Order: sequence, then C-alpha cells, then structure tokens
Amino acid sequence: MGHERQLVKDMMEPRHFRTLFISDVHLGSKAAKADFLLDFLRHHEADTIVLVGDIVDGWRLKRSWYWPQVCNDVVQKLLRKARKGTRVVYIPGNHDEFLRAFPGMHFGGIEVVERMMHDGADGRKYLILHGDEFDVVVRNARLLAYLGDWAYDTAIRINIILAAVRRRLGMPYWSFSAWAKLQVKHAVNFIGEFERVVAEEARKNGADGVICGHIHHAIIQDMDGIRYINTGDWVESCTAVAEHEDGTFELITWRALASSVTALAAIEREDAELAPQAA
Ligand SMILES: [Mn+2]
Repeated sequence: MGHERQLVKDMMEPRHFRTLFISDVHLGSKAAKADFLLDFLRHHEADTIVLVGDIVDGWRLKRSWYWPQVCNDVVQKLLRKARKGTRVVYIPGNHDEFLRAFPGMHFGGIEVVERMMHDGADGRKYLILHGDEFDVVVRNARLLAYLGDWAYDTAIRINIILAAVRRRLGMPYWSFSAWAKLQVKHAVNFIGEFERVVAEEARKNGADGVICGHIHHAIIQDMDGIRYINTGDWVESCTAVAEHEDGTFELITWRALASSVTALAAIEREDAELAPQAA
C-alpha cells in the first residue's frame, strides 16, 4: 500500500505552473461543472491565471437567475488567488460580454482586457482571445473565400453589429457550440474552419501561436507553423491548459484526474482503517 499512498499524496499536492488557461465555465447555467472547477482550482496553482472568456453566462442569468453557492465559491477562490499574488487576467467572451464595457478595469485584483499577447517560456508569442468575433466568418467560410479579404473584414464587422443588435433586442446570443452540434454532419468542418481562421488572426498579429476558447473543443496542435491551443470548457469536458516552467503546454482533463484522486483516497482510507494504530 506504500506506493498507492505516495501516489495519493502526490495527487493531493497542488501542482504549480507558470500559467493556467481556463475558459467557457458558463457559471450561471445549470450545465456548468462548477464543483469540478472548484476542485481543480484547489489542486492547481500558477503565477498567472488567464480566464479566456465565457466564465460567467450573463445571457443565461438574464433569462433566469441560477447562482448556487458553488458559483460564489469559484469566484471567491479566484479572488483569493489574486490576493495571494497570482496575476489573474479576465478576457471576456460573448456570454460575459457585459465585461467588455470595462477594458483595463481591475476588480478585486483581476484585470479585464479584450485580448492579450502572452510571452511564452518557449520564447514564442501567443495571442490570447476568446474567439467569438469570428462566428460570422466561420459560418460563411466558403462564400468569403470566394469574395476575398474585403468581405472577410466586413464579416467580422457584421459579427460585432449583429451581436449588438441581438443584445439591444434582448435576443439570446447565437451560440457556436450549440449550433455546431445541430449541424452534426458538418460540425467537424466548422471546428476546422474556426481553428484555421483564428490561427490566421495570430499570424496577422505577428504571433507564433494563439490561445482561445469559445468552441468547447480542447486541443493543442501546430497548424502551418502556428501553434493553436484551445482551452475547451467546463460544461462537458472539464479541461484546462497549463504552461510549465520550461514552456511546454499540457492539456489537463480534470474529470479523469478527479475520479482517480477519489479512488486513491478511498484506497488510503481503507488502508488507514486496516492499521488504525499506525502513525
Ligand atoms: Mn463563447
């Protein structure tokens, strides 16, 4: 049992990273796995935590208020980390775009920025953004490829205007992931198209890579010399991306880790019951 006990201790010990990237938690929607995220935050520390959008689901909250205690616990946990010296940056997404009205603002030590450039420990520059600004482009990819650059830039502008109009009219924001799921047959193409468009945006900005969220599809991959990193979500997959001190990136799926921690903790409890006099 000695080996298992060591394994449990190792897993219970918080891991420390240079940077942690988390997105698409959708706090305020019933689908948000806030308890998993709270557990994850207890086991992970970082010099910098970047919240890559859609952390709070303002659209869902507007329709019906759903804010259990665990949502407060997650917010408190992040504020506490900021107080204790972690740099916490919040890049709003389309579901928490009410924060986009406050770029440069700090609340409780958390900075709000529209996008940022991250200097990786690997010497590369990473553009960080949520990714919703490319929805119209991704939906009309084939048409825009035919019409060219002007149409592409116009589509991005139309995206901003459409979102503003829908908001003004009190309509819910159009959701990429929900829509992609409906288009099952073509969903893979749209994910590929999103990745291509976002990687191109990184190239245009002189970055070597991009870190984004929005489409709830976690991955670390190289695309024609641009590293594309998507942080995934905490609605289904419970994923985060960590940057190690040496500059390598790791995709963490917390659901799997959480269950093995629980299983190993059970082994240790059993072990302790068998030898209550020890230690
Ligand atoms: Mn989004």
